[in-house]
Amino acid sequence: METGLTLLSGFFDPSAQARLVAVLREAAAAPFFTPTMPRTGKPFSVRMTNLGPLGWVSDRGGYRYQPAHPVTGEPWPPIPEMVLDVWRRVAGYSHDPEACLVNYYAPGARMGLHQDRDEEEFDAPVVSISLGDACRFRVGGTARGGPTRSLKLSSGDVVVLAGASRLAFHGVDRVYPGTSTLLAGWFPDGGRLNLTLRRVTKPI
Ligand code: MD3
Ligand code: FE
Repeated sequence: METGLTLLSGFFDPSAQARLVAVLREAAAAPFFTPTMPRTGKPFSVRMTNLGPLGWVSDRGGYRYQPAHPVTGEPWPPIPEMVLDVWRRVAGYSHDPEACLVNYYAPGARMGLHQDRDEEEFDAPVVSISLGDACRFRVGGTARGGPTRSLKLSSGDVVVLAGASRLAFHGVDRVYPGTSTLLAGWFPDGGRLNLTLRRVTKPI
């Protein structure tokens, strides 16, 4: 199952996590929006924003990448250098990411099992950074309905999804409330932030 998944536990120590949160709070001037499901328009429980030249959005029209915020129409802010640094150190891929999706999970939010396949470029890995409350994360193989396993992701952890795991089914079963105070100054209810770095287009 999920060959190519690397969990870098504690990649960021607590002081680096605090610096990263400060950088994001400044960068993520783009407000969080509530994505909705294609066709049904049912809202996600996760709120989202993006950094970088392309941002992932979902609405009644479908899933796609676009250069501007769906509510404000403003371009997404740039991906901070501290975040690009992580990609350059762990991705094993010679071009920078184009999208940094920022997911906010309030306590009670979850994300159902899905594959990330809205990109053109599957040779690049997906890199994920977890901040704030821990969560139970689920990952399976590349076929829907196959076996899955769960792992706990904690604040400061980085996950690299390369090779076969790039197209693995995955989701977030639940957030463990009150397991971190890292986000308290930004989100009074705590919760979890996840940054998902992706290359979208094939490099020329
Ligand atoms: C990609 N986010 O935004 S990221 C998403 O924790 C998403 O917010 C989750 O799934 C989150 O699309 C997980 C880390 C991740 C883990 C496993 C993967 C991304 C993956 C397996 C294959 C492809
Ligand atoms: Fe995903």
